[in-house]
Amino acid sequence: MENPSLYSLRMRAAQGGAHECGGLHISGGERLSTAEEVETLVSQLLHKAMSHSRGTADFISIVMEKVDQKEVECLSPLPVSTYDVHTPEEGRRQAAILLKQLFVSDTAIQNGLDLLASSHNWRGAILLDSQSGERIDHRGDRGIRVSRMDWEKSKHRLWQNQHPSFTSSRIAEAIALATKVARSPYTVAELCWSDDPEYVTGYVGSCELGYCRISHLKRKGELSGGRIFFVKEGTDIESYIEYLERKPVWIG
Ligand code: WAQ
Ligand code: MG
Repeated sequence: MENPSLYSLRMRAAQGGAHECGGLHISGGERLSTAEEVETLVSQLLHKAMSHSRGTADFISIVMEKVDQKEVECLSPLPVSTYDVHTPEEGRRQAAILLKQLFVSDTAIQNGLDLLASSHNWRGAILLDSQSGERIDHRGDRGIRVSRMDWEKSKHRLWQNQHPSFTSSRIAEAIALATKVARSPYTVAELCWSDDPEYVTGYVGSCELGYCRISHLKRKGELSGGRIFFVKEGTDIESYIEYLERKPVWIG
């Protein structure tokens, strides 16, 4: 039997015009969808764009592209652990401890934390050399948007049963993204906290330590947030970005 068609769905929403015209980034989302699910998932993405704590979007783009089934890879989700901390300062110290364990240099850790703390309008991830700490992508505020990953439905149900306290789609989406990123041989670690003002939990992701949630990485009300991918020295940037943006991945 022929494989069913698969589609990549990508949404981005901004306020004050499109991102490329200087608009403020409100929300984004990426899904993988079978033909039957497309309408449901598109309306979920629209809902995400139109009911967001960063503000009301006046620009929304949804792009749908057919994906070659033969290219799809299946990855098992990173294991999850949680560090309960009481302040963002304590949380950032904990993030630094984990990144150091993963052999990210002190300079790169500091640059990553400073960049995230000062950001407030990033659409995608920033790539930093894990040793020199220098930025190695040339994407400006746009950054790199990881796309074409999603949970395999039945596996997500199973995972949800094993992790009953993680009910929000935010956590599932973050684990899917962190899993795809960590499984590239070029990735050393990822550091993330949300740019949504009410959400202060973030994580350090890596193959070695899994998905390490840290309960506080910023103060409530702040618009800072984003993602830093710390990469190996000598990474082939073009093929790394190609993997992040184009390689279809089922998490399950
Ligand atoms: N690719 C690259 N960067 C992205 C992507 C993507 N697909 N999606 C989001 N980002 C970047 C972008 O700069 C956003 O502004 C920033 O990350 C934050 O995105 O409790 O909710 O969707 O375990 O606001 C992590 C902790 C929550 C969840 C992360 O991020 C938990 C979150 P948000
Ligand atoms: Mg956000």
